[in-house]
Amino acid sequence: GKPSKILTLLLIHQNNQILLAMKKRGFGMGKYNGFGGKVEKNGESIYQAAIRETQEEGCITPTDAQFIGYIKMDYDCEKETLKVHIFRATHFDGQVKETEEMKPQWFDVAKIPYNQMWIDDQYWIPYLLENKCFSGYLQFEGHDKLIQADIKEVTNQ
Ligand code: 6U4
Ligand code: NA
Ligand code: NA
Repeated sequence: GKPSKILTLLLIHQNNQILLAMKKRGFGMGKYNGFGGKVEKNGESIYQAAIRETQEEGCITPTDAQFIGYIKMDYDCEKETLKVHIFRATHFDGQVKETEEMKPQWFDVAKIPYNQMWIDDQYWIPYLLENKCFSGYLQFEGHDKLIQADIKEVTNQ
């Protein structure tokens, strides 16, 4: 199979609002998403990468981030499979501000702009909003068409 790349994605969920950011460049440009990116190859942990990317992209430091979901994403047009590790936080230090990469905005959980987000987000954000763990697999044709989506709640026994 293809080589894979470990990525993080962190969403802040606080008081019936979720913090999303419009990505201004690179992969996912023009879409609202959480903060995240590649884990560095210097021994950084996935958790550390999730915090660092949120600092870099949103200028805030999450203080209670928890790993909540894992999704393997296969894009026909990308040479690597993405292994995306998703974190949820409810509190952070610092003040949200716009960066070169991201324009952040708070949304009511009842008004999440799914039509301006990755097409898969509507499948798993509901789990995140209920603080439920999830895991799954997505297969894309291009960046906007899903040909397989299998995301399920994971319960701890
Ligand atoms: P550089 O080049 O360092 O800016 P980096 O920011 O490290 O790159 P980037 O921006 O390529 O990595 O990371 C991609 C981000 O997009 C990760 O947070 C994962 C996220 N992502 C990719 N596919 C997604 C999808 N289908 N749905 C989703 N997030 C996705 O919600
Ligand atoms: Na990034
Ligand atoms: Na990065």
